[in-house]
Amino acid sequence: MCVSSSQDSEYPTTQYPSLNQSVAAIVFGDGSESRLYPLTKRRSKGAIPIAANYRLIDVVMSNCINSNITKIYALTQFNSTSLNSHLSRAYSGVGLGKDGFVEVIAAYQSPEEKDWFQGTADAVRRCLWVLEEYPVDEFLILPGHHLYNMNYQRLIKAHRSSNADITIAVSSTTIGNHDPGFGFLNINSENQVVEFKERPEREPVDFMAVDSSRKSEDGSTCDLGSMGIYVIKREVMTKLLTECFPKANDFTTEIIPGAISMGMKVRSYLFDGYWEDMNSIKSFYRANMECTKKETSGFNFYDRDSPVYTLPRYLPPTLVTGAHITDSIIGDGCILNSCRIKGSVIGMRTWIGDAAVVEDSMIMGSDVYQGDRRIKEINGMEIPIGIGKSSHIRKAIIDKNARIGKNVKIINKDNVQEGDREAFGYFISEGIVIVLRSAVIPDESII
Ligand code: ADQ
Repeated sequence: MCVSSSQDSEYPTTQYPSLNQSVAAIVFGDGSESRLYPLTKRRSKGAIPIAANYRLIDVVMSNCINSNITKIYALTQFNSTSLNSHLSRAYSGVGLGKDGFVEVIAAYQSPEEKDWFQGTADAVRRCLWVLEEYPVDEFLILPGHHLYNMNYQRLIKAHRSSNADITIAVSSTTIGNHDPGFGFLNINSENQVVEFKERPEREPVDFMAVDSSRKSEDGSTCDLGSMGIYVIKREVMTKLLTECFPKANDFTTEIIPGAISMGMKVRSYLFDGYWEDMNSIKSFYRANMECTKKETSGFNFYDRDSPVYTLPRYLPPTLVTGAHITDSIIGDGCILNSCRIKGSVIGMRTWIGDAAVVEDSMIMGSDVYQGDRRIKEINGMEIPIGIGKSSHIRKAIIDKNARIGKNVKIINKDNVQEGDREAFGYFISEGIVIVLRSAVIPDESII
């Protein structure tokens, strides 16, 4: 089998032009409502907090910067206010060099185009006039909600050395993915992609993204799981979007299959590192829990060669007074009293009261310190932001600025798998309780 491997030697800069001049990344922030609801109720996917100090989009942005790709266009549409604000504040001066930039292009309407962007291809087509500003050789298309560490230099090198029109990154992770909407492809013995389609809605298959045993009789390999990451030659992209398929809305279902049917050179590139497509509550929760493990096969936030960038907040260190903490990560600026924390992610500025227990949970933290107001609230009427005394939280996601009262139990006591209790401040998805942003859960509640 002839899938290019991510283990290839480093990018030979003598042979090819430097990536900061010759490649532009197009990062997708979010297009529509997603299965990450209610985390996406007021924000887009890319802006969801992850791993205590970061937002989802930081991972892909950092991969670009660490790969010396410094011309970055971020296309945003759905609930994009917080994402646009994060991107412009975090990446305005981060080591992008003199020609580097992060340009946020929020969906817009114009006299000719009165609708929102209809999909990934439509979004790129309508932004071509901006994207074509620099004479790059390739565009690198990247979904902004994946957790992985990829050196894109190797992907670009594989693309260039095979002289492909399009290269699709595929993951070697065994995904067991039952997701409709997940793309898969077949290749022939020359690594030419001969088929590319979305997983059909009604025929879920337990699939191994790359499994050399799953070869069909003609020698092609089945069910390579697409990561939704494409390298496309600049002139090929313009031609596909404007001449060949001017009405196509989507890369996965229309542009890429169209390019294959036209006989274009579409190749695959095997990525064999950790990759989590955080497109559901369950996968988002799993990725966060993976971050709390010492021996992790998950994402490595501690790799000195691949730092993860984010917005500097200049917060004070976390204050721990009597807390017992195991297997957890704690963000900046928290105040943790005599509580017990196990296997959890504790986000920035979290306040946890005495005798509270937090297990196998993700607490996103708070946007503000309450200061004097917290004291007033503790003494009186309102429930302050944070987790009140003697409360117990297990297998839950607590969104930002939530106010959990005293003696509350969030333990999914009835083992509900799916439940919409938005009016009461929470949801249950795949057995995981999600407390909504800014929700108030009164003292003594049991969920
Ligand atoms: P999806 O992520 O389901 O699958 P796709 O429609 O290609 O779907 O969107 C890619 C990303 O772009 C998503 O994050 C989406 O929210 C965002 N997006 C869509 N329209 C946008 C717009 N107008 N503006 C900004 N962002 C927009 C893709 C591939 C599959 C592959 C999976 C792997 O389609 O083939 O298997 O990724 O995760």
